[in-house]
Amino acid sequence: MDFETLSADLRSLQDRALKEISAAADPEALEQLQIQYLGKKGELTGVLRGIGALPAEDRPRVGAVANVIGEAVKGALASRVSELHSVVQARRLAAEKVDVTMPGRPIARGTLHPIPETIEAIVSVFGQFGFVVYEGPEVENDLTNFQMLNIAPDHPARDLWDTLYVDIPGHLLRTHTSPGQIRVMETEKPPIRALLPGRCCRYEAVDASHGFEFFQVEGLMVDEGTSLADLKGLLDEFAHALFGPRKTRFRPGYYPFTEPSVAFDVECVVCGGIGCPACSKSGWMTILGAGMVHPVVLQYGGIDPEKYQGFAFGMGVERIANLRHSVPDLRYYLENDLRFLEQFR
Ligand code: 2U9
Repeated sequence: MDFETLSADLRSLQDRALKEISAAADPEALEQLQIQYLGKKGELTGVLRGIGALPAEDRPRVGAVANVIGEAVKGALASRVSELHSVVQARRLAAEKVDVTMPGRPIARGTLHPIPETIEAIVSVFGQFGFVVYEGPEVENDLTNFQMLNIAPDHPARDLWDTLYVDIPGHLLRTHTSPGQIRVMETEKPPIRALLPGRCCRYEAVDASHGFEFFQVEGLMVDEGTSLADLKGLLDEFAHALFGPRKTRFRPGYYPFTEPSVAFDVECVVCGGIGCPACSKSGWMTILGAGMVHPVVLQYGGIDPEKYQGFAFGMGVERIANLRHSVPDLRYYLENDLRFLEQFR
């Protein structure tokens, strides 16, 4: 082997290596080429081993050529590595490309539960007439829940079956939000326009129209010259806002804390007054109870019944919600079944 032949071999090896390196399509192919040319048993290494067979004066020249070629191959490998890196990256970026003009996935939004939703609707109507929301405690004392509302200790509504007592003597779970109105009378001076929404409890067997817990909204207005006509006008506005333009009527009723007491009826929201199963063929539906606050109750609340009169009304929120949304059974309100709740979107 002479210098000319060897350097010609080296040059053709370089040409071949450079061509193959620039044609390598992925990092794995490049690694193979690195082994093939520069590895321990590689082609260039093989040539360099042959240097020993050359005459001594040729060895440095061939070594120099071999080094240049070795560097060229290394350089080509390195630059192809970085080229391929950007190719790989470009491919990944293309695969992960995000189209920012695509419409977003819809977000499943929650809704208010039909009970608070109905409370909000009720509060917003009376709010337009200047009524302000107050809250009383859910655990009440006997005095405020019953006696100050003119419910004597031997009154049938005091029966054990109707009230859930707690372990604190003289205390119970409020059976209506009316004690909250007593508290309002104790702390506020007339004119008073108060709304009391909240949870109430009664000792009852649960069925489609009775629960041991239910929600009430009660209202109380106390001022000079407040009359039953004011009450009727206000309740008409309320009924029209919630159920549309319908006839309304007062019927005589009885509550210990109001005198006179009335039931407030709206033309049946199902049949419009013709008579149907929903209104027991009467054409009317009772949506709330009301009356003029009993003078004794005003007095208990620290208000002079000679100077001031008051009216009060109370409604069961479940009943109003049933009528608004045609819900047949109030147990649905407590079960939190999404198939029920999602219908109020
Ligand atoms: C005070 C004075 C009077 C509140 C009233 C009603 C009539 C009434 C029922 C409706 C259905 C309760 O949820 S229900 O079972 N309530 O009919 N509530 S008058 O009267 C008051 C309240 C507080 C100091």
